[in-house]
Amino acid sequence: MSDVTVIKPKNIFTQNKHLLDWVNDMVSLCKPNSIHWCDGSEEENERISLLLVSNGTCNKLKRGKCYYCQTDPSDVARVEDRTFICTHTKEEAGPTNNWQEPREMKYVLNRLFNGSMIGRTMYVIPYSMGPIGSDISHIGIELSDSPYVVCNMKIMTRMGEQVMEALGDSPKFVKGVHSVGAPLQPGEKDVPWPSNKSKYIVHFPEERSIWSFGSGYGGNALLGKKCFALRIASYMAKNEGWLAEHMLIVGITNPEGEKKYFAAAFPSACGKTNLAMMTPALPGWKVETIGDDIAWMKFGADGRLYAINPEAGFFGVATGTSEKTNANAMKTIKENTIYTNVALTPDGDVWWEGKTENKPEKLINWLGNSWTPESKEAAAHPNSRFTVPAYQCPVIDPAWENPQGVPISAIIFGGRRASLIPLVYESFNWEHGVFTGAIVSSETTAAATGKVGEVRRDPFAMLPFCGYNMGDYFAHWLSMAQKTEAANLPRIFNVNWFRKDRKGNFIWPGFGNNIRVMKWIFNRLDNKADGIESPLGIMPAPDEIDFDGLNLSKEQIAEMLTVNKNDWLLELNEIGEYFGMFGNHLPEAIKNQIRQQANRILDMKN
Ligand code: SAT
Ligand code: MN
Repeated sequence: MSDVTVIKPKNIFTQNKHLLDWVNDMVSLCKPNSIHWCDGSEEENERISLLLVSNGTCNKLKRGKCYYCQTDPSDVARVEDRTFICTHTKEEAGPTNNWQEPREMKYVLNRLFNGSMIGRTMYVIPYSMGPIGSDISHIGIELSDSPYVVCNMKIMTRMGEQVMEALGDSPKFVKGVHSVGAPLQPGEKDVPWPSNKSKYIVHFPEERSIWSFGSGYGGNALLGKKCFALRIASYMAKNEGWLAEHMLIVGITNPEGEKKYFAAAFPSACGKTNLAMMTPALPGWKVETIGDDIAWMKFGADGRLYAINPEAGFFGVATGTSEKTNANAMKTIKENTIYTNVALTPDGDVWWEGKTENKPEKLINWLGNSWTPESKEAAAHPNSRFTVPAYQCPVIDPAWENPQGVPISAIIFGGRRASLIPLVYESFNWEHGVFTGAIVSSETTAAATGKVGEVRRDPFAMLPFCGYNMGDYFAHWLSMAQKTEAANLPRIFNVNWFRKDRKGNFIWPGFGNNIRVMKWIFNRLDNKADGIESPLGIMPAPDEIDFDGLNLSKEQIAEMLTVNKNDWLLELNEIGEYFGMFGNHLPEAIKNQIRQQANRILDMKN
């Protein structure tokens, strides 16, 4: 290591042997030119941002410390087919994960990372998922050769000096090493977005480590997010009796001033950020945000389930975000924001499809080409993103950094389905609720590479994020019922904002009007709505949802609340086949639930 330049601010001081030994090993393997220990200071952030500008990776916008960044066109989303869970046996990873034997995978990774940081700086990024010091929080260290990653991690996590201090000499940290896989030979000119055609996002849950190669994009490269806070954490949570979930957390206050917290799981790019920051369409209701993507939940001393948001920022989909769809997000991203793969306006600002009703006359699109409204190419990539600190959200919940978390009254599942799934229903009990989560399905979006618009089964919206056998994950959820009294368990609901009529138009206006559905859920919890028993669960009686002023016909309302017998028989058939892949890992309780659901559907009249 003698010829490596080390940048180590005075305030970053560690004698943590586990950390130092690992960093040394990784330096010998990756062979960076220099090592930069991040202290997380504003100064450091500014310096690295300027570096991104001089490298050509980012443009500085005129507006409040905002940056615009254009990725390589081939590096725009998570790569699920290149994502691996390397437990000792394939069975532990289960049928929904890519698996390779850990030693074989290490062999491959050692070859890929050998010299992968030549000509680059290795940043040592200490970060905490969750408020520093909370006993629900955990520490990670990411080693990365991407300054873009450093600036994003600074926003998305609590990063720097205090984390190093909190870690002390403890070996308890998740090790993550990330390389864009583009070593620079002496004299070689760098490209604006270095990456590698070959990508590997690899998790070793048993040793709590992550190796990510070849991509600089969000979920592939910001290792605190999907890799740690979901894949590794779900594995930890299973062993330690808590939950690490792909859920937003939101606080809702009714006009009487009563507040409840909700956690909701929808697949990527299905409106979690919009629900978390909603501007309610009903007067007197208030919505406050704790998180928009990930919830870590543990039972408290009072027997209730408490949730924290392990992140400190939002990595939201820009495309479609507007004053109409999410005015609070628009206010949040006014300053200190990194925009990725949006379009640039001639006056040095950013635009994306849906941002304004009228399209600008001229833009530079996300591919760097000049664009006009007549262009065939998109202006922004459909998975264009903003990275922004959570505290900037005008409706951030006062308890968002409470180390104890907030008590969850109900859990809501949902997906994007044009038919079949009604607007809302409540499951009969915990076991049925776990089944409800297990049968979540959604039409695919641009958040992952692959075809858009196909229905895929996505249990608990965790399909790409569960760090172990999904059958065992269902069992883990079922086992939560033993941890507390039934009355303390959150109630479980399912929603679908995306049902379409025969002409293919959305029936439900969504966004701020979703408060109408939340109001029904609220009333259910307060015993103020009886609902009607349906084969799927308890559905609202038509007059229990406040549809006032929406201009929906009786037929449209009926359509959104219909359970179609034939469609459901087909669906249950598919679900049965899908669940077959879990073999003897599928809990008996889930098999019973599918049988009971099928019987209830068969008992329907038509
Ligand atoms: O790209 S991320 O994985 O960070 C976002 C998402 O898919 O939810
Ligand atoms: Mn997500």
